[in-house]
Amino acid sequence: MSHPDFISPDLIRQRFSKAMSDMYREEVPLYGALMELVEQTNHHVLENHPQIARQLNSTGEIQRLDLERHGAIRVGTAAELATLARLFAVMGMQPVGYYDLTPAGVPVHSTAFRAVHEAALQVSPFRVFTSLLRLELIEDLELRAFAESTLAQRSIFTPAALALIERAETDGGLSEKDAQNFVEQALETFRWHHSATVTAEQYQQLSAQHRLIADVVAFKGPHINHLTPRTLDIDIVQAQMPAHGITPKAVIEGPPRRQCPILLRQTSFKALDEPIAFTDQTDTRGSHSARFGEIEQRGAALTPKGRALYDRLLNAARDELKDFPNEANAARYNALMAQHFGEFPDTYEGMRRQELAYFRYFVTEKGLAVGDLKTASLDELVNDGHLQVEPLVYEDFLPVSAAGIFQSNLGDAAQTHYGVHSNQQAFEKALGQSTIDELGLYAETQRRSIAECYAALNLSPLRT
Ligand code: OOG
Ligand code: NI
Repeated sequence: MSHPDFISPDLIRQRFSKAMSDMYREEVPLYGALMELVEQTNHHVLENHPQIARQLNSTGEIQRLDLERHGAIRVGTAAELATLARLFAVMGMQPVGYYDLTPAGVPVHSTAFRAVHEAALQVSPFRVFTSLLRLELIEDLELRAFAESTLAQRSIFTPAALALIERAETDGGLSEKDAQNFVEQALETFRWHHSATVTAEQYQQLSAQHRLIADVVAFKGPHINHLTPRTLDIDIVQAQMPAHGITPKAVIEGPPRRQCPILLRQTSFKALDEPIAFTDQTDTRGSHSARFGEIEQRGAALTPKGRALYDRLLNAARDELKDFPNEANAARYNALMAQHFGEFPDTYEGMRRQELAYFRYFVTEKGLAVGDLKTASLDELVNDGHLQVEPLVYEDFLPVSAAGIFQSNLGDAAQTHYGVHSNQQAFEKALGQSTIDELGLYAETQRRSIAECYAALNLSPLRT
């Protein structure tokens, strides 16, 4: 039973997200510079585009914009992933979506922990892209055994964090004092460590197999490797990054620039080399690069039909490019993307009519003023100005984009070809639960908003 003095999981998540951001800002000064640039850009966009300001005001997103960020971590074992799921559950975060990165040569599969209800997302949309290393992809059996035994020896959670997770599970929540403690203790799991758990030579062996394997196996815990703020105009930020001492990757991942943004556009800058002490060294003369910076712009969530169209157009542009997008072909890639995406309707009404995106409906003043509507279809209510429509923001990630982000951070030399297939079942077994289908969540939010409108208009939702 929920105790009246318990702190809501949404507030714990909001506090945790802030604590994580403060820690990262202190550890990675470039993150602070990026945050400032994003804040300035968002301010500029809101001032100059009243339409965008109006839209964010109607959905309430304006209030979460400054809080909004996602992080990413990588873990090494099923037990670590399963306990992380329990830790995130204390903060109201569920595993949403399954992403297989092996087709892009990255030996992981992933999910995103996030809040699932629109009201909870409004309090804090904090998400963590969480990857599990696929140790079975290490071909050298001796090295694989070494990686397994090294991971088996570490504990990535503090004893106090584990005790508080158990308390939250047993009692159904945490008191104010426990919640404060929980945030502090949970943060420890994501902290950077300047000392590795392996020798310099062992690090080299792991890294030679794949840099990502070294990043996961050679350290005490799954350090947060980036924290990404949400910008309202990613092209402005991308263009201004060099002037702020930040070099972005060659192309922006995701859909091209549009009047009506869809899904997710992302860009990142490369990880810095950071000093590391290996176990056979007394000083930090070694180095490792893992932590990088990223920004993103979020647009409308697409229906299965819209997503299929997105995937088809993206694949067509990439097939025609015949290579991974890079510095040399960036201009051609952008031109191909713009050309192929000409086929994707670029008005919200066009996307709504073709059922390409999900929307939220709101009763207008005019709608509230008319007392005696007997029946009306959704389209009639919209056409008559009784309802207003806003796109539902995409809360998730994109596998092709995520692969591009991983790659830009690992260096192009790290492209490996794995002959394996995605294995959602194995991932869910490790996680200890199923991942939630993100499309179902958007459909539910849309359905709830329509039901609320019909209730407010005293209409029975017979014809939608
Ligand atoms: C995660 C890369 C993917 C995104 O935003 O798509 C990602 C990682 O490098 O661990 O963060
Ligand atoms: Ni990211």
